[in-house]
Amino acid sequence: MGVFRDDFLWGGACAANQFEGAWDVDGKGDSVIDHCMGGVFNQQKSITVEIDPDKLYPSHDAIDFYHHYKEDIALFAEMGFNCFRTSINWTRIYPTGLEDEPNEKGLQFYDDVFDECAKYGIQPLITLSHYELPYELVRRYNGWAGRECIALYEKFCYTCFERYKDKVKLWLTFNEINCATAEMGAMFGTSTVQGFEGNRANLYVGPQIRCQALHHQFVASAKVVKYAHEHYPDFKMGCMTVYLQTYPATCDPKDQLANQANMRNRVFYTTDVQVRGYYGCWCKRFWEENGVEIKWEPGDAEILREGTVDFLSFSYYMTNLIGTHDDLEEMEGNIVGGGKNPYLEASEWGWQIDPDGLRFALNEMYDRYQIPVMVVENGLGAMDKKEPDGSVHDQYRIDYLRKHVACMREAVKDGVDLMGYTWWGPIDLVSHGTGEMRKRYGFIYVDKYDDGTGDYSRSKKDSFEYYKKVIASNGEDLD
Ligand code: BGP
Repeated sequence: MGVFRDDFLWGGACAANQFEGAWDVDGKGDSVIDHCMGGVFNQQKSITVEIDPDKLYPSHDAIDFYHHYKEDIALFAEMGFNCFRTSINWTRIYPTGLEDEPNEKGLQFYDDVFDECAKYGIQPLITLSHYELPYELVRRYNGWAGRECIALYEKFCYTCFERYKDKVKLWLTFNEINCATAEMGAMFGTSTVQGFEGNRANLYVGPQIRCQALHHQFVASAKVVKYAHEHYPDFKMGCMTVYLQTYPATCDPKDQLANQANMRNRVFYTTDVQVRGYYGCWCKRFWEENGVEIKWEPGDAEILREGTVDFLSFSYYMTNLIGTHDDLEEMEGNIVGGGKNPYLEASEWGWQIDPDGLRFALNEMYDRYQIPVMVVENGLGAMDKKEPDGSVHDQYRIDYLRKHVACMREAVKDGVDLMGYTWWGPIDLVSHGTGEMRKRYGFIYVDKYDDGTGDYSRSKKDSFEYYKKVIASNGEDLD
């Protein structure tokens, strides 16, 4: 018997807005990401309130999965995927979020994608909201700051559940929901607020509005989880968090406390609510000290308790240091901010690579919550060089993958109930953080560049064969 479960889910993860393109095709409306232009290392994306036809918005064409899905899913199948995580773009189904009836062409597209997956025995894992809020809801309600979004999200989810109930059994309510916590710098969930225009690094949203918006997302998530449990007992409902491990920078007890507070405010704030069904005991003090007063409606506390998830998933890319001493060096180019760790190397985008941290994260999460865990994003964004014959010799990606899978194996041996692993961006796609194409994650290279050029052709990188071998051996053969 191997280390990983026999039914271990192996595959890759994408997000509709980062790879589908076809942003206004077949009745699709504009989502928040469609208002974001590209950025670069150290310079975040800019947002425009109106879409300017003379500007380049990377999500608009992305890698055109919309028209290449058959070819791409065939390549995933060739690697041996039995799971494919993607999202349903809310604005394909309800273009502004406000319509009473869904857009049939949008629904049909995902039917086609899921049917194509089924041909190869690939199980979809669907994120219902991956930074794809209809922009109209930002205009009207300031996005999730408005309680109105709860009912609109429910309508969208229930439409998806009923339509795809025979094709999709695994669901995630919100991608990286903790990006909206008060401690997350400029990463206010979608990073878009009513009327905001300019570099999103300049976007500051205070704790009150973030915590209130998150409360609305928690209620929305719990409502649809409860609804799914009642109507579709074979569904498995999960939450998804960005697992940003920090370590104390020194053995000064003050650094330990700073780290504990950071982990609570950035990570456990959301997982506690979605898995346990109530806020952590420390939140009250946090709210008081930050001038936050959450507006609860009658029934909110009950729904949070009743709508807890069946499994917990997270993305894992890096770790950082946190401390109270002035000599802590900050990592450059790192979107989330954090101190430099002298024992780790970093990617070209300043993300400190830490495979052991993944074992640590899995143990922390499983120990704390005791429900099955899944790694639904992990990967290396790098600048690849395509050879004239289309090949890419990405040994660095193979090394990254090998080390992370090896550490997952250790976590399973530690006793963690690990359901599966989906590599982020198995095919090159648009970076969420910077909007770049050149930050490539894929095992499949896509001929598409930051200036919008490229013929969209796909070719295999060396890592393609490596991942295929890992999957074929159920994670046993990592050489
Ligand atoms: C996560 C997001 C993804 C993805 C990934 C890589 O935070 O869920 O959407 O993009 O990070 O980040 P980036 O694209 O910024 O390299």
